[in-house]
Amino acid sequence: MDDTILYEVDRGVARITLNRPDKLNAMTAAMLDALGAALADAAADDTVRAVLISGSGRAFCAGQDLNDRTVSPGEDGPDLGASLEDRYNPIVRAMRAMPKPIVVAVNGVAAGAGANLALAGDVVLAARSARFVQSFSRIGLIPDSGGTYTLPRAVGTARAMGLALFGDPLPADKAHEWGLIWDVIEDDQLAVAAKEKALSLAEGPTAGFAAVKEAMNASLGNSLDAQLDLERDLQRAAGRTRDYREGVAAFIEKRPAHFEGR
Ligand code: LHQ
Repeated sequence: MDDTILYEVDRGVARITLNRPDKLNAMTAAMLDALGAALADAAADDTVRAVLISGSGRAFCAGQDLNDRTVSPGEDGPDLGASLEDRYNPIVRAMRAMPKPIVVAVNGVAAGAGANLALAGDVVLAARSARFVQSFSRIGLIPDSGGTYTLPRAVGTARAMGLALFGDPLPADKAHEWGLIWDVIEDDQLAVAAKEKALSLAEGPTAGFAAVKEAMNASLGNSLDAQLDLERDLQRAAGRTRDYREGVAAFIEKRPAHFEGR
């Protein structure tokens, strides 16, 4: 059995672990397929109300496994576009479309597609010693897995260009200072802090969170008018959830809310 992706559900949190520590969790085709399947399971399982992704060992993910035969630069050259179309792009789409919040705990280096898969999460926490490397240019490639979309929007074109062209490691502190990630946590506290964040999100108004994601995703390509219309529609639906009723009741009764996620 392939154990390069570990999956478990605990108290409403689907925990997905990239698990090839001796190769810094570099992604093989089989591993990408397993990651896609794990994300699909998390999306379909109503008991899952938040997702937590992290890596085993000292790294988060070193990106594509450059020894995998699907990307081997042979005589005619591989079709890397097919690798993106079949594997990486569906994963990025699944993460952005996941109707539940995704916490990513970047426990060590995140390089190439590994960096951009991490940045496709909703709440990215990084260990103090972690670093993000757009290493693509070192092997003649471009930032993929959404990198050319996410980076300029998150940090501006000047910084996105520098990261992509030089491929130098961006330390966690600087990634935080630049607004690329939510927070930096001391190395020995990251696992606990990330689990706490995921558990607290799993107790939240899940349907409302799905609407937050939908609105934020759409915002980057929308006009103000279109976004105001979308907010109207999503808020109309949110106002009809049981969790809205519970949230208001809890406020009025001065007690903590107990959200069901719908
Ligand atoms: C690896 C890898 C790796 C295999 C470390 N592959 N073994 C590409 C093509 C197709 C379509 C889709 O998109 C992509 C996107 C991409 O992701 S391209 C970018 C691929 N990734 C990289 O170029 C990063 C390569 N790795 C590195 O630069 C370094 O390993 C980093 C900076 C991540 C970490 O450096 P160190 O901490 O010094 O560790 P290390 O280099 O000693 O690596 C430890 C082991 O992991 C080592 O194996 P070994 O058997 O010698 O102990 C590495 O060969 C292996 N490894 N990354 N991507």
